[in-house]
Amino acid sequence: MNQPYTPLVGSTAAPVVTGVETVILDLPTIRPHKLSVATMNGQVLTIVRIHCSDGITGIGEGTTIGGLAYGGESPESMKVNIDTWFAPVMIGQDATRVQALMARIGRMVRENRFAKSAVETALLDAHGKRLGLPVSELLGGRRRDRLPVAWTLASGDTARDIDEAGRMLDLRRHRIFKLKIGARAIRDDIAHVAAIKSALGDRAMVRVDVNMAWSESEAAFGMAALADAGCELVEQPVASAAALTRLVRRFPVALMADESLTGPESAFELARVHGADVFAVKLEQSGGAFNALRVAAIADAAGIGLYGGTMLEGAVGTVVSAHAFATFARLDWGTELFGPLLLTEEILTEPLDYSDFELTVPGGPGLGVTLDEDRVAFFARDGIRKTISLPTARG
Ligand code: MUC
Ligand code: MG
Repeated sequence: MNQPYTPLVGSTAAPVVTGVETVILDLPTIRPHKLSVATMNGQVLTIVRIHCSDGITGIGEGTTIGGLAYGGESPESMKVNIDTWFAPVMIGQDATRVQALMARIGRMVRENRFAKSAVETALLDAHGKRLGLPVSELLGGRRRDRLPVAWTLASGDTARDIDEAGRMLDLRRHRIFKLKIGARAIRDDIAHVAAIKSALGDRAMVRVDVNMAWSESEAAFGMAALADAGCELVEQPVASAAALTRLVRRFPVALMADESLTGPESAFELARVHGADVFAVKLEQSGGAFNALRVAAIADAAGIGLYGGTMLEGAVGTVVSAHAFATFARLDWGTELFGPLLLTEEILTEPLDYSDFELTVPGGPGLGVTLDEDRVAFFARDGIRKTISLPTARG
């Protein structure tokens, strides 16, 4: 006899959200990471856990760069806003309708794209576990299992950066290098890039990220000189989208938008005026994985290339980005999902697989990763680190 049909989602008996928990982790970086906006000696992760009435818990993560140096949200603001404003809107709601629940949150919480991304990640992880499917399948289906990963050279010292790049090439971990520039005089920055490209030659691709530090006229001078130095891509040299639009296609080097992209609306506007050759898609900047997919669809429709960006997320934020980027129809410029490798500490029970210049997208249900709860407790702000010491996971 046939069993009666039990809907998996959206039924009156569907599992609901029963609890939302957040914890802030402080993790050191392997070296100072120098951007034009900040120097980072550590990264702060806001980990979110969403508990559901079917016993399933999903995990998510929010990060920023240099606290408030990059945008209007901080790890601390994410924690307080999720605890205070998101949680009451979520408790008791159907946990299986992730997009409907995110829309509900969107009606009651303006802005807060990074916090929304962290919460949506946890809902997707829970629902993937519930259905026995990887998050990439919930996002439309993966097209690839492995993603090329760039490394950012940002020690602030040319010789040290060349050395670091050489080691990455020898380890077969990275062969695309993004150089953070914009903090020094423009001619010093150009000399720095030229020295690194000439030392690495054809073994590596060299790109730069100016993080909006240049004026439009500096950018015009800089982009021409960078093209001569063998740099293949310049990321967000100026702050304004209008200036990006005036710079694009004037120099034999690709122009990528990053900070100008804050979700589908800004992506549409940039695409409308053809303000970039490439979009750096970031889940947190976009307001979550579904919005990142919308940004990618706009880029595809406009003939703009795609690159999988990072907000220097830890393992959880990196993995949800990997699931989303694995679904992109085209990913011509690869990704920069190296965030966990910048940290001295491993917080997963099983580390992510970085090998042969690529990252493997996990194949298990949900995000396909498990937090090492002892290490999470240890690195929690005001956690047990203050009283005991734990051996480090990485050398
Ligand atoms: C950015 O602006 O792209 C990405 C790599 C890195 O080192 O910083 C980030 C942020
Ligand atoms: Mg950038």
